[in-house]
Amino acid sequence: MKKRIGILFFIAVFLGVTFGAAQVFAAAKVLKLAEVHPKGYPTEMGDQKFAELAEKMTNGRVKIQVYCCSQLGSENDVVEQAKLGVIEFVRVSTSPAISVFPQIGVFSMPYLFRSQDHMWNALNGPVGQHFLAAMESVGLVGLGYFDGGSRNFYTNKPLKSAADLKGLKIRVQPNPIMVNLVKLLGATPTPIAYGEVYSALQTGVVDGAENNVPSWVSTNHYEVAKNFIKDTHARLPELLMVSKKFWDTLSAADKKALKDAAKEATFFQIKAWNKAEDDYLAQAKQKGCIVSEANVAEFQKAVAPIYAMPEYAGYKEWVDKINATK
Ligand code: GTR
Repeated sequence: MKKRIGILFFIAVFLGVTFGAAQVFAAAKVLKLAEVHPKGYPTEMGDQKFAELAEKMTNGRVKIQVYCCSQLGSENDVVEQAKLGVIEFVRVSTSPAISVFPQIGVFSMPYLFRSQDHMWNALNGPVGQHFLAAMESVGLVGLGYFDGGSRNFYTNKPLKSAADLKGLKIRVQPNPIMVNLVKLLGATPTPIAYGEVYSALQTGVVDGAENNVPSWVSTNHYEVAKNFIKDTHARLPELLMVSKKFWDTLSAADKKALKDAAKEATFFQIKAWNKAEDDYLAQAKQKGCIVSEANVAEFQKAVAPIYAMPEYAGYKEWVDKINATK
């Protein structure tokens, strides 16, 4: 009898130690968050805030490390890896999400959002929430959005009007809507991953690109493409997503904690974004860049036919909902 109790005691201790060790191991696993921007860029600051809050709000059960500067691959690569569960979290532009979830392409349509406020009203309302949830069907869960400002053209040639873009080679994100937009302006679109744009500009593979002010400056593109026109052709929300494979392993309480952490990180990121836009623009002007105001109506008219393209007919429902948002 004594012997049997002894064996049972031994088994219990053994299981306890093993289980405890497994828990410690599980808790210690550091999860990855992929980011293409460098440290201190407003989306990277939003990621760091999210990581900090996620750890706090889950009592240390979710520990995230941010990998900046495309260390884990291009945006298209990391979206694929998140789908497979190789990377747990990604912060990417809406563009790469289109390759796995075409419906979200509606956010790339030109002049869709009338202003920063209009965009946030749509993202915080039923439209934005629909897209975060609908991504589950492709193996990703949307946690929230960050601000990515408005996108504009910049070139190494004088750039004062839409006509100046004619015949130029312009880098775009691997995004069919951006390809069509650039074609409608009479330029040649060249899809290239973000991390490779600087050398493409420097070596003359392209004459210009399009992006928001913080990206133009933080990448040093502004050194080789000094002419910037504020045509504000698109406002692409930034996305914070998590792999559904990983998401499904979490408790309901931790899922809620991560959603709350993302919400708080968004408020923080918008503030950082607004400041960065001003600071980077001042830096570019100080370095002698030429920043022109566009005749926005002229750009808008040139790219409007995109809305009638048959491949985007499915967006109409969402375009109408966004237009109707205050
Ligand atoms: C930036 C965006 C990045 C990346 C980049 C690009 O505005 O924050 O995530 O998509 O544009 O043009 O590739």
